[in-house]
Amino acid sequence: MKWFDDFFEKKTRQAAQSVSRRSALARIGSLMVGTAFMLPVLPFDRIGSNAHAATKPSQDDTSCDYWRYCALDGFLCTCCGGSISSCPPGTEVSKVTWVGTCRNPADGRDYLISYNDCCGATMCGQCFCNKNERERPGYRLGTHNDINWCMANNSNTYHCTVAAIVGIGDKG
Ligand code: ABN
Repeated sequence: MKWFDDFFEKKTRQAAQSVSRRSALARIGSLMVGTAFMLPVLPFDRIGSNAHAATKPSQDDTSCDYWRYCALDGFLCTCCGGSISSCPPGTEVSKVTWVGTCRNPADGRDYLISYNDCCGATMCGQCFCNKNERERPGYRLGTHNDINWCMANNSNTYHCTVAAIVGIGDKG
């Protein structure tokens, strides 16, 4: 192995005589920087770039992204034979309710929304949404959406949920 050691010693001495330490470091540095630009060094989240598009408010009141549904947990009555603020035929509106505050992107104002469950027919099963903006746990009952609000009606059977405007905030 002596020839091997001699060979590398010679080459190292030659390199040391012809290249200054500073220029050697500069070359190594530029090589590293160049490599960083060439390679996609870290993985990045391409899904995140679509996150805004996914949550864009919809004009369609049968879509969970419609602005009034920002705190609605349940089946949309607009998909169950009712409208956004009236229960489908054969069901009755819940006597008690929970409220949410949603911003209407059309005018930038905040609206108080009453989410009433419609009661008296089996679960609709269409257009299930689970939005929870400003929603609060069960000990803040009036802003909690994860219970059956048909509890005070003659029939406690939950069918779907409406979203009626009951108040409007000041112009911000
Ligand atoms: N308020 C909608 C709902 C009904 C039944 C069970 C959970 C949530």
